[in-house]
Formats: sequence, structure tokens, C-alpha cells
Amino acid sequence: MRAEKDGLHLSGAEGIFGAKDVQGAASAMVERAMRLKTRPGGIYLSIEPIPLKPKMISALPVSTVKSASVADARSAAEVFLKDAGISSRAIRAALAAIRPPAMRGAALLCAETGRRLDTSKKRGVRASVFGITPGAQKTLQKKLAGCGITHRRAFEAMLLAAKVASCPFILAEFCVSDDPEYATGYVSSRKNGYVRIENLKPKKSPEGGRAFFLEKDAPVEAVIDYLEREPVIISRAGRMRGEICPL
Ligand code: WAQ
Ligand code: MG
Repeated sequence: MRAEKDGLHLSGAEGIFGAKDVQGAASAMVERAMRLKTRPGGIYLSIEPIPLKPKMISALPVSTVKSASVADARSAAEVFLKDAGISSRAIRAALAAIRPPAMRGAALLCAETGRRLDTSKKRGVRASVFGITPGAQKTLQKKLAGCGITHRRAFEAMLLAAKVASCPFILAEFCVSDDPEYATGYVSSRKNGYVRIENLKPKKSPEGGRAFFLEKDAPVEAVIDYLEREPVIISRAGRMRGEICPL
């Protein structure tokens, strides 16, 4: 589902569902678009069959950095990005990519040089065609609730991050929500899992975006094809690691 107003992207959501759940999921998506703070101009819903046997993966382990300031949050992000093999130059490129206006997708950046690798300047690359089994969803939501993480945004971002991290050429992801009311973002990687970072942007800031860091000489077209088209289903929840402090 994609909702827009006057050509500006408002919200998007997706999932992979069994045939019997398609109608309910579609109706829940439309309801969600109609409940947005801004009434959408257009709501676009598309339903497609999944052609291949989906790849089954686990969700990432989850931890939280309770940073008190944006500066602390950004240094924490830097610590985890560096640990995943991302250069200072590439980290600076990611911070530049989250300035408004927000793209619909993510910037693909070379983890070494910080060079932008995708050519879709305004759109960015969309991670798509992923979902979670009902069993794993129940377990993951229960585990998250046990840690006080109840926001749907966080849950959905974890699914996206799990698919992105399952791409062998991607070393890490950096994400800041473009919602002015939501300042928690994350750094995720196979190395350290999904690390939530509080106060990653100033309160009420419209900035936001995502960067996927590719290892040097990664096959860019194959990575884009994997992210945008390969069906991936999360079939297991990850561990909850609780609060961590990198500094
Ligand atoms: N694929 C790639 N990039 C995307 C996608 C996608 N499917 N959807 C959004 N983006 C990009 C786009 O540039 C947006 O501006 C940016 O990411 C942020 O998107 O655990 O809500 O939907 O509490 O605002 C993090 C939760 C929430 C942290 C992230 O992102 C936590 C969020 P938003
Ligand atoms: Mg958003």
C-alpha cells in the first residue's frame, strides 16, 4: 500500500499473506492509510502473486541504546557502523542522505568510499516483498512487548532490516524515520543485529531516510533485484538483548 498527497509520499506498508488472509490484509492497509494524520489524496494498493518459493530467514536480535542527546546518538550510530566495516566517509555520506526532502527508498552507498551506487536519485531503492509468518509475528511481538517495544513502526522496521541484512553484499543499514514525531532510529547489521538508537534526530525534525552500505565491488544490479523483488519471509523471532551502551 502506498498513500500520497499532491505527489508527496505519506506512508507505505506491505506484507506476504496466505490466500485466505489477503482480503483482510488489504482492508487493514486501506484503513491504515485513511487513519493517517494527513488525509491521503491517493491510496494505491497492489496485490501480486509470489512467483518463487520464498527464502525463509530469522529476524535480527534486538537491542536499544538509550542516548540522551542527538550527539550521543550519532556517535553510537557511528560506533556500530564502524564495527560493521563502514568507513567514516561512507558514514558522512549517509548523514547527508537523510536530509530532507525524504526519498521513498534508500540510498545504496559504497561502504568504503561512500559513493552513491544506485542511479535512482529521488526514489532510492525500496526493500520490498517481505513478510512474516503468523507464528513468528506472535512470538516477536510478545518478546518486544516484554521489553516495552510496542510501536508498530519498530516491528515493521525490524522485518525490513531482516530482509536487508539477509543480502550477503550488504554490511549494514542506517535508518532515521522521516516522521517528525519519531526520533528513534537504528543501525542494523548481521554482525550486531538490530540496534535501536534513541534521539537519532532532533525533536520535530522532518529529516529522515535510509542508507544500505554495500561491500566494495558488490554486484549492484543483483543487490537491487534481491531487495526489490526476491520474496523473503521471516519465520523466527530474534533474541532480545535489552539495553546496551557503546560509549
Ligand atoms: N525500502 C527502502 N527505504 C525505505 C523504505 C523501503 N521499503 N521505506 C522507507 N524507506 C526510507 C525512506 O527514505 C524514508 O524516508 C525512510 O526510509 C524512513 O522511513 O525500533 O518508520 O517509514 O523504534 O519513516 C525505525 C524504528 C522506524 C526504530 C523507521 O521509517 C525503532 C521508519 P520511515
Ligand atoms: Mg515515514
